[in-house]
Amino acid sequence: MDPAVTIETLKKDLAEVKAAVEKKPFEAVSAEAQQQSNLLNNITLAIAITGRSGAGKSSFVNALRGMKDRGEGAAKTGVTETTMVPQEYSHPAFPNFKIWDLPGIGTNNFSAKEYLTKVNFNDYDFFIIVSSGRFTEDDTNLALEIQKNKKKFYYVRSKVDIDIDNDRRSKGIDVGDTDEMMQSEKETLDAVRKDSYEKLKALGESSPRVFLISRWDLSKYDFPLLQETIEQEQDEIKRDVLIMCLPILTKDSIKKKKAAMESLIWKKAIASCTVGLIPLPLLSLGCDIGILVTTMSHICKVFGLDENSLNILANRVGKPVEELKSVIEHTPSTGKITTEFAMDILKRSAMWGAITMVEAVLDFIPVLGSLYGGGSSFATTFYMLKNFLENAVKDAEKVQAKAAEPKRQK
Ligand SMILES: Nc1nc2c(ncn2[C@@H]2O[C@H](COP(=O)(O)OP(=O)(O)O)[C@@H](O)[C@H]2O)c(=O)[nH]1
Ligand SMILES: [Mg+2]
Repeated sequence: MDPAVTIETLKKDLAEVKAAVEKKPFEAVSAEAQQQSNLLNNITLAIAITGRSGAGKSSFVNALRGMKDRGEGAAKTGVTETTMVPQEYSHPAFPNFKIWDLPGIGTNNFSAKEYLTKVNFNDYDFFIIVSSGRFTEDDTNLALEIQKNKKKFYYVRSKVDIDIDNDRRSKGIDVGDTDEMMQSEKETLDAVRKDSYEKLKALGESSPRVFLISRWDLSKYDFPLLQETIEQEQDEIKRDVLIMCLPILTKDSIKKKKAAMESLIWKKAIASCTVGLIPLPLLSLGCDIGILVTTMSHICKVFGLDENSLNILANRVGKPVEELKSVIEHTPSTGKITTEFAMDILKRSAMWGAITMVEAVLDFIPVLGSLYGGGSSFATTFYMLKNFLENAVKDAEKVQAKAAEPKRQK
């Protein structure tokens, strides 16, 4: 693993730590850091996808998990719902992140209240109400009931790709004519937006928000805005969980994931100051290897660089997984991130004097420097994770670029 962290970036990063550490007694900061960094591993987040039958709920569940509809473990699409049992789908890399495919609303005679009781509404953090055409009373009654129960919901208008395509055809625009296509697409989206808004208003919603999406490409239309909106409306910890777990759709997702991981890293580094330090032979420093190994694996998954995520991405874009892996330069697969691996890069980092450099910068945070052994553990953990993160970001960008390349001609 090459060093990716310079003294300038370190100083910038440590400014955040300094601000936090100086505000409160170190014990309080440390307890909080430990609690938050553990919470992030243990927290569960459950999203409920609801709407009428055929609206595109199951397809949306698959899209959120970065999966095709026919893949192993995918939610079945295009089937009529016959049960009242919510189906649970875990995120492929983070089992605590759950997406629930709820039974169709309006297919039986349940009231919104009865429906919510049947699907155990209390188990979910928030609801997404999907509709593929006009919103109806079924949708708004449900929304009202969700609101009464003090939970949040988001209206999603699915299948806009079909609307766009239909309009283009009826206007007689050629697929090759990019300018006209873009203009027509904008007109369609405006019309669908206006129509959904007005319909919901007529049904009694005072200022409805509707997000237009296509299951086939979540990087388009309003999905990025939906994601942003949901994130803003969660508490800090759930927001970080969402940012870490949602698929990488744009350069912006990588940036947000990076920021979330940076804030996790310094908490892990602070937490490592207080656990029993394990002196490492050959090294004049102590550090908690367990924290290093688990956090590195976590980073690997957050950026979709683990075996499972890579296979899913390869499947989705129709490329051999080896082609995607060929551009990964620094990050080992999760199975290879072991104590031995961490020890090995620790030794090399010590040889480069990299950790000495961080310790020097630590003078900047007197309270850490004064802890017996703690400063050294902080420096080691911080440096190692930060370096791993910078490299994972580079690899993730390359994998995304590779996935987006046009397929090779056979
Ligand atoms: N073109 C297009 N088709 C979609 C989209 N979402 C769902 N579908 C199709 O709509 C049909 C019903 O979707 P499904 O997810 O099974 O709906 P559910 O009954 O609400 O779970 C399936 O044939 C899907 O392939 C979308 O965004 N675009
Ligand atoms: Mg379904």
